[in-house]
Amino acid sequence: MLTRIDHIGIACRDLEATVDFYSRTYGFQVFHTEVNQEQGVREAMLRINGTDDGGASYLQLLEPIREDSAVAKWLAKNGEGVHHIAFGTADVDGESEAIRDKGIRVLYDEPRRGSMDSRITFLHPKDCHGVLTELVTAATPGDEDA
Ligand code: CMX
Ligand code: CO
Repeated sequence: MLTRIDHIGIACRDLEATVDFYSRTYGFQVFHTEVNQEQGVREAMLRINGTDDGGASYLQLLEPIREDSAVAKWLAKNGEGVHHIAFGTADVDGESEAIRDKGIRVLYDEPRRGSMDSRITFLHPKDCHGVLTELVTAATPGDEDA
């Protein structure tokens, strides 16, 4: 089951300036920052709300650190904006398999490491009516406030 919006991924050129915008305009605070070398991004997670399944909803602000990264390629073509949406589930493996069986391209054979040690995979946007879609299982549901 997909139980919540885990995050909305937003591609930006300047992470600090974009964090500053979300903070000044809406009062959203940075919950977590990291560099994900494999994905080729620096990122900030802004927590919007918690949910009763142990997860939460975030904005994921993404700045590319490599020209050959997915986000750099997307920015060059589209400019800044919404890059993907991510649904939360307790079982990213099972959901990926079930969705793959429906004929939708799942980009990774096995889920990979995402923000805050979550496990993530992606569905091809061309099979999802133009929306790059991520599936996420949080690292330790319930521990996110720790
Ligand atoms: N949303 C919607 N459509 C997208 C898209 C996006 N984010 N990214 C690419 N596309 C579309 C392109 O517009 C293009 O369409 P057209 O052929 O009609 O022009 C098509 O998909 C192919 O795009 P491309 O620019 O040639 O890019 P690639 O095929 O090399 O890569 C994708 C596309 C989805 C396979 C790649 O972006 C990917 O692997 N994404 C998953 C990883 C990722 O996005 N990581 C960053 C976030 C990390 C995180 O969330 O933690
Ligand atoms: Co994401």
